[in-house]
Amino acid sequence: MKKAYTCFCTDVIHEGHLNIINEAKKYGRVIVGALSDKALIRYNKFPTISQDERVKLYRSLEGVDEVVVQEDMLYDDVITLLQPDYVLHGDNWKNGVESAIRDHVIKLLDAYGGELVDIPYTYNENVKKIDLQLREKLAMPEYRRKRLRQLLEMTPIIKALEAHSGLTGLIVEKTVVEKEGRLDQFDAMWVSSLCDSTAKGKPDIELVDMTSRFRTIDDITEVTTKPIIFDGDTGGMSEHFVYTVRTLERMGVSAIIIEDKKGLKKNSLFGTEVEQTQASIEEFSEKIRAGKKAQLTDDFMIIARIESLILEKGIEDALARAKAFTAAGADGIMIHSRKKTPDEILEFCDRFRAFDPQTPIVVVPTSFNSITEEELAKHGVNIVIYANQLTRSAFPAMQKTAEDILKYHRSKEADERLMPIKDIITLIDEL
Ligand code: SPV
Ligand code: MG
Repeated sequence: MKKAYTCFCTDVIHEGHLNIINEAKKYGRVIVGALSDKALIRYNKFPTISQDERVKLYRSLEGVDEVVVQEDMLYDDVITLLQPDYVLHGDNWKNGVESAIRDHVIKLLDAYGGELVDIPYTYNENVKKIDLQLREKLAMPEYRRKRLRQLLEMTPIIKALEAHSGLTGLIVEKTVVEKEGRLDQFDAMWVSSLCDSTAKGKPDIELVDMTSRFRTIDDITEVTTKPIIFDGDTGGMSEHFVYTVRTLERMGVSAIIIEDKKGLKKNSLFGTEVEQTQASIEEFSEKIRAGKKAQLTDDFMIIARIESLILEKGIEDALARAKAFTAAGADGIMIHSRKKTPDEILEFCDRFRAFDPQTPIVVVPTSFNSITEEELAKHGVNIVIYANQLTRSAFPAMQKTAEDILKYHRSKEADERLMPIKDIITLIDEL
């Protein structure tokens, strides 16, 4: 009997999927692939049920003869294993970034005479509603909050990009690239104190108060689903920090990172050029303990940021702090540096991993920007934060446009660099 294969990447079965199964039945034995969690997260179909539950769900469908796990978004392994006579898929993947995967499937099938069958995509009010409901579920605080911890289990390295508004949140949420047939996208958002302050025209010195920072988070959570890592600066006084923790949990934020400084905090990238004071190990450990005690969910993470390298106190000091802060309950360690090369960061990571294989490590490679995510992962880094690149790219572009309009007394000269309004609108969801 001929084999008909189709791959599902959904937690909810709707009439579109049932239609594909019915079509597949006409071609032979129906084998359904359940796309693995690891691959799903690159598709922005973050799972709301486990991989095993998806397999069970697909298996329970009438007309399905077999279910296998498709580990990778590319079909190479599954096609080699099954040699299906037919692969069926909704024809919506003919356009956009997914078309590269479709092209690759055709090539794989051509090699032995297999055939791709494009099934007209079912898109009606009912299907649209199911899609929206799934998306909305992911946007709910209880789903969003735990997503960072889930990602730590699912992917070797989490990529977070800075967001400071609804629009930048949408860019982090929706930017997908295709490279060599694979799709990729960001996993999480970093609500940077630098960029949140800069967007408000204020210095990064904890001047923008928490109430205002929470409004920024609100703007982002309104229109996105990806997990949020909040830059909590020093966390303020412990007596205030405990309230911040509770508010962030309630809002569905996944993690706060607080840095071991006290007094007037300045941006770390100024290093020792400005006066900055590091909190003692005892003081900062106490703040972590207070936050952990206040926290009500198991999902939320309090990550301790160590400023020893920024303040040129050395690696020994950084390691001693890392040990103490994890003992105080920190759920992760962020180590920061403003050196051009990653050497001291990598040395820290290697030495930290020698006594702590588990606690997540976070880095912000703004200065040491030649190192790749893969290399960082090899040294035990779990989360990489691109902390300010969106703001730094938008700022000069806006400045140049303002200058050109002034110079030419019209906008024509600036216009060719501008995004058509229609494209901005496509980023924004309409109900
Ligand atoms: C931020 O983005 O606000 C940070 C990271 O704290 S850094 O600017 O590198 O200190
Ligand atoms: Mg900051």
